[in-house]
Amino acid sequence: MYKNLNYELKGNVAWITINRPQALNALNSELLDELGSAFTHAAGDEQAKAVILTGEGKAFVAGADISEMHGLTPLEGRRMMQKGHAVMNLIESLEKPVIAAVNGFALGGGCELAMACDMRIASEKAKFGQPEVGLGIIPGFGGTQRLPRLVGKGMGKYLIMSGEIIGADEACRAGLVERVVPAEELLGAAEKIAKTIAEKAPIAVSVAKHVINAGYDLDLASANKLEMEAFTAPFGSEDKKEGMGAFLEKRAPEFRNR
Ligand code: CO8
Repeated sequence: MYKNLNYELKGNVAWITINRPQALNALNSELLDELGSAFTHAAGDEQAKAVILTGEGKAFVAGADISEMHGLTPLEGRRMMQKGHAVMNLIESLEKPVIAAVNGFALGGGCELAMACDMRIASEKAKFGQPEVGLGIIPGFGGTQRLPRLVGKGMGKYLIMSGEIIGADEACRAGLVERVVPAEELLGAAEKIAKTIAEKAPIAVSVAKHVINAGYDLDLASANKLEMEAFTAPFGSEDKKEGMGAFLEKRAPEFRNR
C-alpha cells in the first residue's frame, strides 16, 4: 500500500516505520504524502490507541531529501515546505498519542518530525541536529519554532545557527528527548510506553494532549481557562464513571472511549 513506509497494527498500537533506508529515510514529497496518509489512517483506526513512529536502518530520518530540494524553484520549495508543515501539524494535533522511537540520525526535517511527536524515546546511537544552515537554508518543517520551545531559546539558537549534531544523551539533557535506552531495547521501550498510555482513558489522554498543546504558548491565566473549559468533556464521559468506579471496586478499569 505504501512505497516508503510500513503501517502495522500490533494489538492497540499502530506502528509507522519509515522504510527508505537507501537514502537514510530522507523525506521526499512522496514520503511526506505517505506519512500524511498513514497518520490520517491511524487517526481513524478504531483499534489504534497510540502510534509509534520509527525508522528502518541506521536513520530515523536524515532530513528532507537534498537531491529533490536541490532542483526546486523557490515556489516549489515553498510548496514542499508547506506539505511538511501540514504533516507535522497533523501529527501534533492527532487525537492520539504519538511516540517517536528515534533509532538513529534525526537531522533537519527528521529532527522536526520527531519534535512534532508527543514524546521522543531515543536509542543511545541516535543523533540530533538541524544542519540546514550548512546547506544554505533554514529549517522549514517547524524547527525554528518547536526546537526553542523544547530546549530553550539559547540552546535552540546554538543548535540551529551552528548546525551542530549532538548525541542522544546530550539531547536528553537539553530536553529534546525524554528517555535514552540501549539500541536493542528501543522498540520494546517505546511499545511499553505506548501500551501504558493506551491503557488509560482515550478521551482523557486526547483532551490532555490538546490542552497542553493549545495552552503552551498562552499566558498562564488564558491557558488555565482552556483547561477549565476542556475539563468537563472527560469528566462527563462514561470512562470517568468506569475509571473511578473501578478504583473504588479495587479492579482494573475497562475504558471504552465513551
Ligand atoms: N537527502 C537525500 N539523501 C540523503 C540524505 C538527505 N537528507 N541523507 C543521506 N542521504 C543519502 C546519501 O546521499 C547516501 O546516498 P548514496 O548512497 O546514493 O550516496 C545515503 O543516503 C547514505 O548516506 P551517507 O553515505 O552520507 O551516510 P553516512 O553514514 O556517511 O552519513 C549522515 C550519514 C551524516 C546523516 C549524512 O548522510 C548526512 O549528512 N546527511 C544529510 C543530513 C542533512 O543535512 N539533513 C538536513 C537536510 S535539510 C532539511 O531537512 C530541511 C527541512 C525543511 C525542508 C523544507 C522543504 C523545502
